[in-house]
Amino acid sequence: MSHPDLFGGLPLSEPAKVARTTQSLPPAESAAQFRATLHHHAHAYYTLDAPEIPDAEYDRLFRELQALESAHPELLTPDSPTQRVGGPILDAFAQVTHRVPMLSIRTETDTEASGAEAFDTRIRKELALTEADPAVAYVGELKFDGLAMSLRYENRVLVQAATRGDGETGEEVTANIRTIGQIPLRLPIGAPAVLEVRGEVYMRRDDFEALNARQRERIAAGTKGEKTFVNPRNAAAGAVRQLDSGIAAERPLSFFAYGLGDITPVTEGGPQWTTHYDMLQQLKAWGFPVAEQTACVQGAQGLVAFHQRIAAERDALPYDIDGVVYKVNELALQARLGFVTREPRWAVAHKYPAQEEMTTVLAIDVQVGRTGKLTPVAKLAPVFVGGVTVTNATLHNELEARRKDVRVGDTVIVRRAGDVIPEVVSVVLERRPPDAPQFTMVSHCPVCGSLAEREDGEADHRCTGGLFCSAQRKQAIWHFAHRRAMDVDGLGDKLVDQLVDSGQVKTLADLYHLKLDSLANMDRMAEKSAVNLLEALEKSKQTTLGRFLFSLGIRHVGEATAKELARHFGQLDAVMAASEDALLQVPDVGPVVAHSIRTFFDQPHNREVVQALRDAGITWAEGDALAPTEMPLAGITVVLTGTLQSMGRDEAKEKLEALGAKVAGSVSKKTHYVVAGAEAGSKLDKAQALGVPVLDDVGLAVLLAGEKP
Ligand code: I6G
Repeated sequence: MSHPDLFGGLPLSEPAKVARTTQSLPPAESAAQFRATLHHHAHAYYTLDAPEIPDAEYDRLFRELQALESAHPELLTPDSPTQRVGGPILDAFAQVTHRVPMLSIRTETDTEASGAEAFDTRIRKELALTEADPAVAYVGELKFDGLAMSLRYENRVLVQAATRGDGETGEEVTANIRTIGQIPLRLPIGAPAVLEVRGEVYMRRDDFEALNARQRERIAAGTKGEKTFVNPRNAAAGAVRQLDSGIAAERPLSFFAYGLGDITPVTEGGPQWTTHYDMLQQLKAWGFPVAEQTACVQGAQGLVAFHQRIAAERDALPYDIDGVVYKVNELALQARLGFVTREPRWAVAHKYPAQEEMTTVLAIDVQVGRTGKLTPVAKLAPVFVGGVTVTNATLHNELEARRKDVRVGDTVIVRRAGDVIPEVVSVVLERRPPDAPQFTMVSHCPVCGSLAEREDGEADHRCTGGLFCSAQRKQAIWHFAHRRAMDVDGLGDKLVDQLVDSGQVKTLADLYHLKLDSLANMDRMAEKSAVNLLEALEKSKQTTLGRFLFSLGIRHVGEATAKELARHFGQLDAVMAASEDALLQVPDVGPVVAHSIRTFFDQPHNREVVQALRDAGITWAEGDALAPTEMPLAGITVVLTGTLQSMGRDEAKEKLEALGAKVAGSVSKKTHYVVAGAEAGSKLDKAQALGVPVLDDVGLAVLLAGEKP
């Protein structure tokens, strides 16, 4: 759309220039030019989403107009952009009688495609169309989850904004609505002398999140009377009904136009429209936001396709919608169809399944994730929300459960949008049973009884049971079998699930007692695969201490740390016996890692699992503790990048580390060498920029011979 460039007769093609020349003008003209310039930029920023000047420049112009208006109060007009920031505090809202009633819209509650088909069938019947007649043309629009609003413009200036109320009489909320940057305060020349625009005030989801974050800060700072909002719609409704428009101005609202109320006849030579769609285009040209998804469609098929398209886009929209609206496009046909009571026959809202519903909390269970994370989960009375029946909602962790203060017996609002896991949005406090107990986190793992711990600075509690805890066993087995751990080829995810679920593998050591006949009897397991797996298990028994330590899945102990531990202590018993202080002597082991290793080996079950694995025949060459400084590449940091010719990067890493080098993931001034293979990218560029020596395969071979190139 090209933006109209005539506001109040002032040319706006070069708005910034206009503003700069105002100093020499009389105050009234100067104020008019500032207003026109600011209107232009507010429209570009809020409605077109295409700002033309930096925010700071807008603010400067705004302040200049404010200064001018306070020096000359007689120049203040209701359409001045300075009036967006809020007016005097009211005692109550005035009542407004709508000159054209604000209708409601019939809702098609059948959320399937048949809902759209039923509307088309009704329309064709009302219009006495036969099968031989062509498809009816419709407009598909969005049904925002907001509040209906009527905006009245007289002589092109916004003079009144009113809520729907009972359709006949609403509340006058003009000062609050003026704070919405997307709503034009003045219309371009050519707009009717009286124009009522109907639409929906709503709050975007990102604005809602930011508002609630601010509210939480205020509550934490002890500000009285502050609360967080349940959802964007409630926040928008609260802002619209604020008696103090200064507060409304702090609550970021948005607007979409969808129709007309009172309007003086459009003069000859002025804009004309004969369809609903063209009317919406005219509103857009006058500066009102119209949803870009609005589309002309043909017949029932077109309606169904529109419903499906918007359903697919729904979760990606930056605001909530609860359905779509279909309207007969031809105004002449709308007139023939008329109204039933307070609803037009030519329009219908076709809903989507609600994304928020109310239900009750039956229990709060603690579930154990595969990494031992303990998650409080609200068990709910079954509720149909977001298109599925929901019986569980995550409370994430103890802090979050406490923040929401969800209790057994509470009535809660549950949200499920798209494929996102269901969430408890808020508690309906008025319905809380008097004796509902506050949630407290378990002190021990509900599955294996091990201690539940929350480390400083972390939100999550974890089960310390490690390999002993059956809930963590599958994850532990996958990790154990990993190529860089015990390297058991053929032990895929599905097989691990079957082995654990059938009870054949309770601890890691059970893997080494699997028998061919029971394996071959498993789902989708051919005898050949079973034989291969048993061979891979047998082969994995010959390993290194580093791989074995890594395979145990000790929290915070990655591959590099496991190798450092092996190198430092030389023997497993020494690692298992090491105090936190002794562990801190290992390169790269800090207090968190040291504590984690100590806690792991303090658990008797973990020691039993280690012993069972040794008893099953897992061995490695144990050595003496080796001081890292005695190794040929001790103290050298190498980065590997690109495709090497002589070996894979994993192999090069393993060999370099075995010689005491540290292999890092990124290049810094502390890197000693970058080994670059074919198609090396940004790491090579960075090495060259920092002057770090770059080696090829030959240079790598020199390093691996224990020499420094
Ligand atoms: O409540 C409404 C929401 C959206 C509407 C509406 C709409 O169009 C997109 N259109 C009409 C004509 C009415 N209510 C009465």
